[in-house]
Amino acid sequence: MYRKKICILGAAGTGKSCLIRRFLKRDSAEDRALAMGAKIDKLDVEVDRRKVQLMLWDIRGGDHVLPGFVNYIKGASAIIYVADGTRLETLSMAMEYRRQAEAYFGMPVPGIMLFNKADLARQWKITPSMISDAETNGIFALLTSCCDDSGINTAINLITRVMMGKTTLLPGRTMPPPSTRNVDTNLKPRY
Ligand SMILES: Nc1nc2c(ncn2[C@@H]2O[C@H](COP(=O)(O)OP(=O)(O)OP(=O)(O)O)[C@@H](O)[C@H]2O)c(=O)[nH]1
Ligand SMILES: [Mg+2]
Repeated sequence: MYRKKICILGAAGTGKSCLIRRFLKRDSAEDRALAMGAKIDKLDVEVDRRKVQLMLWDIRGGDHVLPGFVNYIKGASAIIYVADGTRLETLSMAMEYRRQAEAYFGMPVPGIMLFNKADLARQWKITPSMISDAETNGIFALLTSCCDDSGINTAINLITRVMMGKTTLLPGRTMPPPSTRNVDTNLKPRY
């Protein structure tokens, strides 16, 4: 069985720990470990009938990107960046995490960007065109919610497929605003 490390990066309060609980469909490891800056959970998934064990590294966020975060991403096969749709500054932080992660690895790292809290669509400050811009910059974007579970299964399937090189980005896709779309259905034709 393959074992792969995936890191979850994003500003404080974007929902990284909640997303991991939704991916696992159970409670995650004790938050005690987070005092040290990172917490690891294991999740078994299957891609094209091949079993893969994902080691999900929940890395504590802050109000700015701390240089020390690169110590946690060493050996990662993929990265999930998380922004909170209701807070604009979390998108620039997610972008900055991506820039610094790629600088550290010296190459593009397989990754997806989750725009979380889709259930709070009315309070969103991040616009569809900002999401399209992120995609134009070469990353898969997905809307998720830990409250109604939208995008959760798609996100874990997508990151696994991107990591295994089984999915390539289709350029030029514009996403409709969060209030008018069903995340899972909307994204299905892409891979
Ligand atoms: N409405 C809504 N609230 C959410 C969602 N995801 C997380 N939250 C809430 O956002 C807050 C922060 O979630 P966490 O999962 O602790 O955020 P985090 O990214 O792990 O934060 P740090 O560990 O501080 O870096 C909590 O109060 C969650 O209940 C979501 O999809 N929708
Ligand atoms: Mg957390």
